[in-house]
Order: sequence, then structure tokens, then C-alpha cells
Amino acid sequence: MAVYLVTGAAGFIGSWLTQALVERGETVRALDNFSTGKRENLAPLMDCIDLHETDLRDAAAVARACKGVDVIFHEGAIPSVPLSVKDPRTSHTANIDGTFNLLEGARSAGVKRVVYAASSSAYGNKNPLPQKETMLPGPLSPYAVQKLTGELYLRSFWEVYGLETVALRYFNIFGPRQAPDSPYSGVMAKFARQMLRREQPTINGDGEQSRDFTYIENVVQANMKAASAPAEKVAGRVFNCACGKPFTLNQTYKMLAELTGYKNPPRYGPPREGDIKHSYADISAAREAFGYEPAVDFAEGLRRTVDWYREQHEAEISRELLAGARS
Ligand code: UD2
Repeated sequence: MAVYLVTGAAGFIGSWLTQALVERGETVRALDNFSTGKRENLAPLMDCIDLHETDLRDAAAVARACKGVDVIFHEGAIPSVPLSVKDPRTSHTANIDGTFNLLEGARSAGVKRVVYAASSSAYGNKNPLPQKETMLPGPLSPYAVQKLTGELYLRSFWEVYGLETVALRYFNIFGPRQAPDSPYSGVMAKFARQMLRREQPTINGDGEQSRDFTYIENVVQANMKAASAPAEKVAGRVFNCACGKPFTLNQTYKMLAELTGYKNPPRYGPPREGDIKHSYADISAAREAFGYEPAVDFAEGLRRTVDWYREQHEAEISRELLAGARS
């Protein structure tokens, strides 16, 4: 049996991967510094994982976490385009130094394969649609540069040291457990929560920007398949991980409003710095290399996501009522 390490294991995507591995009966080490990851995401799995409370910037601790590991899912990062625009240094160190530390740790420990959470932001604005992995990248924001740098390091570690690496370019992943409550939260989580709380969401710009929103279960599938595919098909390569269908923010807003019963129109604000206009993936490379096939489409993903945020919202109201009754 292989031993797996998941970085960013307490985060949205990391916790889904950790859970999937535990459900398969695998041996799992989970690394997180809990800067944005939540303990509650790992709570049901605590008896089944080896938790390393470690910052990716701590090279020695990361190297220790890599010992005895066969496969790494590297999800740990400081995400968010706008956060990287506001404070590029913090995300630079976490995303670039952190990834480098992990690759160095993996190389010295003799890890077989690293599967990396890359980002569709690498394409930027200049590429025609749909975006293919063969296109030249055009990163705009510091975050996009950082994620792309990670990809290049992965390829180098494959070419130079023979560490099998696979980069999955995530296209706007959404689903249950995505944190909704920070100004830097992903739009789907943020809007779902705001609409359920009957707070008016703000669309940055005219809302005609589009994203290839991808439900979390598809991402789990892509990672599992990328981890077990033959090296000759995947090692050193980059693959889009998406649904293969774009939706504008205005369309997304409408669908979310219907699902949440929210009646008001959005507020329109200025466009966001570093934002890209359209994002839409060609997913044929992943399909051909390791049989990736998105199983949950956008509409079904949205339904499941809103159901989850509704449960969270109802639980929050009950807690507030209980607290009110006690005081
Ligand atoms: C980028 C990447 C994504 C992932 C993510 C990590 C692209 C195309 N995608 O997502 O793959 O790496 O970064 O953070 O680069 N918005 C509003 N109102 C809000 C919040 C957001 O209008 O309150 C807009 C935002 O301006 C953007 C869209 O919603 O046009 C999506 O924003 P996001 O922050 O959810 O994700 P994005 O596209 O930066």
C-alpha cells in the first residue's frame, strides 16, 4: 500500500482529497499550518490520519513530513488573486518557496510522484478560447505567476531528478467546505452565503467575465487518476482540470439566486485588478492521458453546493438563537 501526503489538508480541496484517501483505506499524512485551513474539515478523519501541523515555508519540517511517503497531493497555498495583488510577498513565500521546499523534501525522501494544484490563471487574457496546455502562459497577477512558477519547478524536478510530477491546472473549483466568509473567498462560496443571509452580493465589473467553474468531486477524480496513471503518460506534464464549459458571472448569479430564493439584483462595482476576462478549458489532454471525465456538471454542482451552505446557514441561525436564549 502506498503512503500519501496531502499538503493544505485542512483546506477546501485538501480535505476532500484526504477524505477520499481515508475512505479508500490508504495511509495518509496530512500537512497544514491552519492559516486558512480549518480543524473542523479534518475533525471526522483525525483518528485515521497522521497530522503534521507544519508551515510549507519551514524546509526542515517539510522534509520530515516527506519521509516514507510515496505520493504527494500538493494543495497547500495562499490562494486568491486579489490577496496576491494586495500583499504579493506573503503569497510569494508560501506558494513559491513552499512548493520548492516540498519538491526538495520529496526528492531527498525518494517520493515517487507529486501531483500539484496549479491554476488556470496561468493562461491570462491573451490566449484564444478554449485554453489548451500547449498555449504560451500569460500570467497577470502575482498569484498567477507564483502558481506557474510551481509548474516550472515541477517540470524541472522531473527532467533533472526524475521525480514524477503532474500539474493540474484547476479552473475555479467550488463546492462544500469552500470558505465563504473572507473578502478573498471564491465567488461561489461568497455569493451563496450572502444570498442565503439576504445580503446583496457585488459583481466586480459588468458580470460578463466567464469562468469554467468546476465542482470539487471532479477535482478529486482528476487527482486520483493523475496519481496512478503510467508515468509515460503524465510525468512532467500539465493538464487542465475543468468542466469544459464556461458560464458568465451574470448567469451564475441568476442560477444561485434561484437556488437560494434570493430576489434582488446584484450591485455592480469596479472591475477587480489582476482579474482575467474569460477562462474556459479544453479538457481533452486529461481525458486522453488518464481518462478524466467530469462526472458532476455545473448545475448539479451548484445544487449540491447551495444545499451545503443552506445547512451551514441553518446551523448558524440555531446557534445564534441558542446563544440568545442563554444570555
Ligand atoms: C483564480 C483562478 C482559479 C483559482 C483561484 C484561486 C482564474 C480564471 N481562475 O480564480 O482557477 O486558482 O484564482 O483563488 O484566474 N467576483 C465578484 N464578486 C466577488 C468576488 C469575486 O464579482 O465578491 C468575481 C471576480 O472579480 C472574478 C470572478 O468573480 O471575476 C471569480 O473570482 P474568484 O476570486 O472566485 O476566482 P478567480 O477567477 O480569481
